[in-house]
Amino acid sequence: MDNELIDKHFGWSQIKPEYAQYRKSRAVILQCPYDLTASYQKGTRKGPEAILEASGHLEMFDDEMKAETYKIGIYTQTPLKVESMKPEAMIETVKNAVTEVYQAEKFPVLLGGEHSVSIGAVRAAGGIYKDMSVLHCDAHHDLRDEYDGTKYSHACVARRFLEQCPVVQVGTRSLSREEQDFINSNPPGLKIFDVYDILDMALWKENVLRALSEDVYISLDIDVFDPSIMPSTGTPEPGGIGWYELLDCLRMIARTKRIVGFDVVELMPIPGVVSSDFIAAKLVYRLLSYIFFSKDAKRG
Ligand SMILES: [Mn+2]
Repeated sequence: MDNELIDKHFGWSQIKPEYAQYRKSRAVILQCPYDLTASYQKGTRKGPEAILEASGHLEMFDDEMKAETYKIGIYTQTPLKVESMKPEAMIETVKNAVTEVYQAEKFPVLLGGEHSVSIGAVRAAGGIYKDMSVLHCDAHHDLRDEYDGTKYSHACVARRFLEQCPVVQVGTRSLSREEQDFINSNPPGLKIFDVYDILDMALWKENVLRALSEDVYISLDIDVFDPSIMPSTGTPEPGGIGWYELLDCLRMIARTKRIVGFDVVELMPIPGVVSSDFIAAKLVYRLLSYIFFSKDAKRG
């Protein structure tokens, strides 16, 4: 692995190089600029770059956790060279890259790219954490067995996750007849908290916790948010969840489970709409704060 310090590393204008160098960093940001199977709009390949650009404008003191989270050390790898690969090869590349992060005993954060990139990360995490489950936050169920002639499309990711470990879906609100039939067959390991459950169920977050195993990998499709705050995504769906609602859920998970890695995918930057890029960057940073500081952090 090439461990050089890149110019636009996470928090580039704010974090001193000593906190962005590989050796001392506990977290590693991987970039997977890939959007070959995107079906509606392409452009998520520009997601990682936009998140890193926005990260340089974040306040590095976490206002909620009252923590200088960057002091854990956040190293940013150069982008994986996957642009023209077939999905299978891209997924293998991601799997190997994430496995290397685990072998170095560091914490992986993967930035997409379209959602299929997460399959590689989940395979890497599942190879190490045998009792893992995936928290899958998304507007879409992504439960097709095959789409556009491939089993590795962005539309099939949760189906591939399920072949590996239990999956808990949160915030979903869009699916096909085939996916509904699959859900109706009660596939083992699948639990769903769609937007209607969230609206109806006062204790939905507690139920999410109950559905997850001790080790949790989090796959965050940015389109889980309502498009009013997150228009910059390939396939936006109305009626999504809000910033505090998602954060509440993630904070509760970080407090009670071991989060073993996460990804933020499907940001499709729109020139001039920097709020979406900034939200994605802050989400990455906040989730790191929860993971590294929530057990002993004092708020206020
Ligand atoms: Mn989605």
